[in-house]
Amino acid sequence: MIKLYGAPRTSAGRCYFLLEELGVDYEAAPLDMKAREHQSSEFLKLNPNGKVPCLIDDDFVIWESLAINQYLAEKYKPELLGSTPQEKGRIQQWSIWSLVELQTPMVDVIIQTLFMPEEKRDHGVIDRAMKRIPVALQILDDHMEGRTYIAGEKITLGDFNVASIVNIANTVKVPLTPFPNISQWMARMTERPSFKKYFQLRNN
Ligand SMILES: N[C@@H](CCC(=O)N[C@@H](CS)C(=O)NCC(=O)O)C(=O)O
Repeated sequence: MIKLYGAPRTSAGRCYFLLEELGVDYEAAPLDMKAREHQSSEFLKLNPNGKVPCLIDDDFVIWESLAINQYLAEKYKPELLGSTPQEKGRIQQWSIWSLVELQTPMVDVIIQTLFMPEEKRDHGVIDRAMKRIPVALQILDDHMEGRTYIAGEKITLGDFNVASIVNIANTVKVPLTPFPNISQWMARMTERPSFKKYFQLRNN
């Protein structure tokens, strides 16, 4: 039985999205982060980083959201991982890029605007991050020109990983309307039943 630690609104979100797509049975363990359950000695034995997500599949423990999704796809739907070295490389490229180049400034904005009290807010961090986000989105939009999915005509793991991050644009109030190729691709992604379930879980 699979157990996923972390709430759908955290970095665990992309693992919920993929689990829903795969139709695999799982148990959700959201953890109360305000109560610092992610720092409990019990949880630190599973993930010494004290971070979510972390997934247990029988006695196998794995952390880092992209690695978890790679493991799940490999085990339950390997065709999502592409078939040629080039396709596999593209999927990795965009998955890692979205985490490093797109999620990082988004998380900076979220930390500063949602979690930091006004008097401690660093507006320099917010301004720099808000400039980086559209630059990254433009790079993705240029890539999506003439493409149906991230790695070509077929949906792959890259689409689930990247869409889960592009979806955060809404939280940081960055509109996607200036990015027509991303908007069309996100419309395809968000109409999937797995996205609708993930969205519902996020907003519960
Ligand atoms: N690179 C990690 C990031 C994990 C991460 O930063 N998770 C946050 C929640 S979104 C967390 O657990 N933070 C707790 C903390 O830093 O104390 C992944 O993608 O799994």
